[in-house]
Amino acid sequence: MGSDSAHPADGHYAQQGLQAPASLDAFWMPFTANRQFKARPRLLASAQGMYYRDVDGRQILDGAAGLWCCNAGHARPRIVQAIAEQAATLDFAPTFQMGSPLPFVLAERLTEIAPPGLDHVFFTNSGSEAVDSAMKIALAYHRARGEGQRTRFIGREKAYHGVGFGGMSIGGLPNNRKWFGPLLAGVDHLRHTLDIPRNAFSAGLPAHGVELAEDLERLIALHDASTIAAVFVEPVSGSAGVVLPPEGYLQRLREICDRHGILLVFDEVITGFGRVGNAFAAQRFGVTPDLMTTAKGLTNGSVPMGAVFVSGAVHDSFMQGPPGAIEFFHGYTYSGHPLACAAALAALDTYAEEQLFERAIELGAHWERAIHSLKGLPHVIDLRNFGLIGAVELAPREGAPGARGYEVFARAFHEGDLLVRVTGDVIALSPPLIIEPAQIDRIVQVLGDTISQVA
Ligand code: PXG
Ligand code: PLP
Repeated sequence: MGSDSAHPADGHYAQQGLQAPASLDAFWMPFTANRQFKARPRLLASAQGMYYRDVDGRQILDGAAGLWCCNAGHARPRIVQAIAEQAATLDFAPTFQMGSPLPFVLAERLTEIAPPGLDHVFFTNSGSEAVDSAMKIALAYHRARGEGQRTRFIGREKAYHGVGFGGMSIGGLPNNRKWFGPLLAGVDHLRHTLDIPRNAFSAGLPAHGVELAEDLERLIALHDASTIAAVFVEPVSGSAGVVLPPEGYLQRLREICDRHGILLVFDEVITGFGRVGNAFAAQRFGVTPDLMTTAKGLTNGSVPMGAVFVSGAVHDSFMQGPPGAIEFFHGYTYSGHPLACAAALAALDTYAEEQLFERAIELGAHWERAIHSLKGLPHVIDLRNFGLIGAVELAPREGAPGARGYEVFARAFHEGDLLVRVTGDVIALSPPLIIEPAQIDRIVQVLGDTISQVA
């Protein structure tokens, strides 16, 4: 028997992926209550456009773009075809002292849609790796300029910057930090900007809180600017339960960083690629950072990939030594992977053809009305929206934070055929940008019914 005949028939793996697996035991699931999940699983088997299907064939409306990833919806033909063709043409090529065409083509394409000045791209495989890479670029940049004492990072309370030791350290979610020891030394945190007493039920950006940017001056006074390498912020934070920047806040951070020679880094892992109505939140807010970390929507979630956008000034400071010297001792085996590059190029084409970066603004008024129609339902203490992001914050149950939010999420899935994301008692919404107004109404109707049923 030839070895080929032992291969499963075409479609075998895809077929297997449509059925509930025999055992759920071996897969240790990330950021999941494993025992609770395995007792009542939620298993997605296929996806098209705005909908998933689960292993029972039930159709589920995607109110989360997977996990803030699939901005053009699922199984987009251009992307599917690009991945398949690329896999058959060049499955892998090293990018350490070697190259292949697509990472170069993709980087050029990305700089065309980036805020002006961010004209170089370093590829990673995830948002977490993009954040760690940006931290290393910041440190090495200052060192190359003779300011190697600038080693401190400023993050923010409630921030999520992924799960590497760097991202955890600048992040500000207690559960993501407390298990893991002292983390990186020399990190401090700005106060977060969630102020429900003053800003509850704001339509769009909250009016109050620009003064929170002055917290950076406090940390600069404490540590001295000469020790600070970079400030990392999410323009809009997602994982913490959707925290919006007060009007003028990001502009103020930019001014303070400029005054003190501190790099400003926007973590655009969820805000990039159209989520807030431009290619990047930097453009929507009119504030250009020195570095920008991205992932998720870069390939429409189809193949893992992240990217750090780097300003000319930062990049050029690395390019001063002898031409034969490696300028940056950093990289991942899969930086610029051909399948990811093909997927990203096809995603960019799809976004452009369907003008999806504009769609969050076109749909914005309808989205805002829909989200805020949930006001007055039991336990709803805040509603937030910006771009095609929405959040419903529920009052926590006495002594059981997160229980009410989880129940709404689980019921919406099992009984309402709707996928949303829950963090604590916040229901976060981030549908694919291809969503139709009637589907927005459906999300809000299911969510409203579910919230009314959950005590
Ligand atoms: N930075 C930001 C701002 C993110 O939102 C990451 C970094 C890390 O990316 P990777 O690809 O390493 O996961 C993220 C990821 C949620 C949720 O519930 C959000 C993320 C991941 C998982 C859940 O909102 N964002
Ligand atoms: N661990 C070992 C033993 C390796 O050889 C490598 C890469 O060659 C890595 C970790 C890093 O893997 P990656 O480049 O995929 O991040």
